[in-house]
Amino acid sequence: PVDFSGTWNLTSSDNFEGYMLALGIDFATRKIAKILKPQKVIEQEGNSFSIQTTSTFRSYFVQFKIGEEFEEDNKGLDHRKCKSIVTWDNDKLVCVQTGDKKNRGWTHWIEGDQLYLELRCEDQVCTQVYKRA
Ligand code: RET
Repeated sequence: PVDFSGTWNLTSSDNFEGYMLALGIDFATRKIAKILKPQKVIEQEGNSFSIQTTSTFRSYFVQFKIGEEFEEDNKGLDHRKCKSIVTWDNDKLVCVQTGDKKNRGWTHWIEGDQLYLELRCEDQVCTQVYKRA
């Protein structure tokens, strides 16, 4: 079974700008956010996850259990509340974030020592790659 636990550092990010625009993130925040190199600290215990995304500017914390819907506040991002649910698709973690924005969600998977994150909102897809610290 896959274990996402660990500390991961961003190495590349494609179309984060488009994703942030789709979320309606303001200009000033986008300019700062796109030069950040966030770090993710993931704790996985059975079906329970916590994911801390940390940067010098702002951070975001989320925790969930597989298959259990939760209220997500997206505090520090776009602040829109979502009903979110994360499930397994084989070895991929797939989150659907139901709210005002269509087609919102993300997928996490691991290839070798790299963690991939695909962020989706409306017609925008951002792909980020993280390397194990
Ligand atoms: C930062 C900086 C401030 C602006 C934005 C950010 C985006 C954070 C995102 C976090 C996603 C977290 C996920 C957790 C689960 O794996 C970096 C906080 C917009 C998009 C998907």
